Amino acid sequence: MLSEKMQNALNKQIRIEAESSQIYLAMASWAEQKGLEGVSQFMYKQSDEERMHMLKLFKFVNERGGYAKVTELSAPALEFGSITEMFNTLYNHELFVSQSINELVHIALEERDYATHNFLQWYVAEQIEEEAQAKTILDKINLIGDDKGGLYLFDNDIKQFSVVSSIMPQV
Ligand code: OFO
Repeated sequence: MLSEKMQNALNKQIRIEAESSQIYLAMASWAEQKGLEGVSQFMYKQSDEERMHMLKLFKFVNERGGYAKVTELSAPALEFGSITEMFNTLYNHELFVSQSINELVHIALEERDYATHNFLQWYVAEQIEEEAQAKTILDKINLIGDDKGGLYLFDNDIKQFSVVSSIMPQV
């Protein structure tokens, strides 16, 4: 059974994951209308993954006797000054999500809710991968700078892009 505090914190995370999905969906659309096919494919995939992160939490809350809530979401940014700006936003957003997961783990320990603590380890591992992936992409983008040819190749490369973290096993 979830404590009220734990349940509220998990519902807050459900909202964050749903917002993440919208943020990346908006990025997919921005990239698509700019003709960046690879980047938009990558963002559509990210958006789907965030929905999966949201649903996993959602089911957990209801399974543990709580009530998973569907709420309104903040509107995502629709315009980006450049592709660098967009990937910077993505990276910073993932750092924010990691902090939020850490806070949840902290609450689970405070509440002595070891089932939730155990469940959250999947998210801890996932965030290590998401941060590593975002950082690797951002480093590549920064290397390319304003070079159009580089951007063209990057857009092609990112179609197969996925960094497998060497720290944690795949879940
Ligand atoms: Fe759900 O991991 Fe990204 O935000």
